[in-house]
Amino acid sequence: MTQTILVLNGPNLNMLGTREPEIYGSETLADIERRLAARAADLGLAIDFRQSNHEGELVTWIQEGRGRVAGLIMNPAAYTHTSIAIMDAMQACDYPVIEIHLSNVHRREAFRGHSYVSKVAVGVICGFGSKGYDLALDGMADLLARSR
Ligand code: CA2
Repeated sequence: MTQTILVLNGPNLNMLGTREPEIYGSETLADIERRLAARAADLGLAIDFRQSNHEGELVTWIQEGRGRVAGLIMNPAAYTHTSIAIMDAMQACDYPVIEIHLSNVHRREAFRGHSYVSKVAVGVICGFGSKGYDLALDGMADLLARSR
């Protein structure tokens, strides 16, 4: 059966492609989803791609992934730096998590250098723009192939 990778995007990422292209690029989230779905199909995987501005909704989606998805790729956006709730939900899930950021968070304001999510993620990708989603999907495919 085809394995599904949950791809979650946190607050304000629905605005991608409309503002701050110098930091976040000019692609929209829909562009990224389209590209990633094609890449997933090439890898024999499926993606379930979502965005929410609400912390609780993201927590619920992470919980509902138990027994349903093979892995999670998440750009938690600003919740990266604040959300113990998202970290706890990830800790309780039974699948691997890869954290991604479009920008290199370590070159920006000091508060962006701290991530609760990194404490529970298998790996972190940042600074490669939307290409980071593709890199994370490749990394997840390798991880799943090795655990088979
Ligand atoms: O670099 C990333 O991917 C971030 O997760 C993006 C978050 C930021 O809070 C993190 O520190 C790093 C912000 C997402 C906001 O996205 C926008 C995109 C276009 C216009 C406005 C906001």
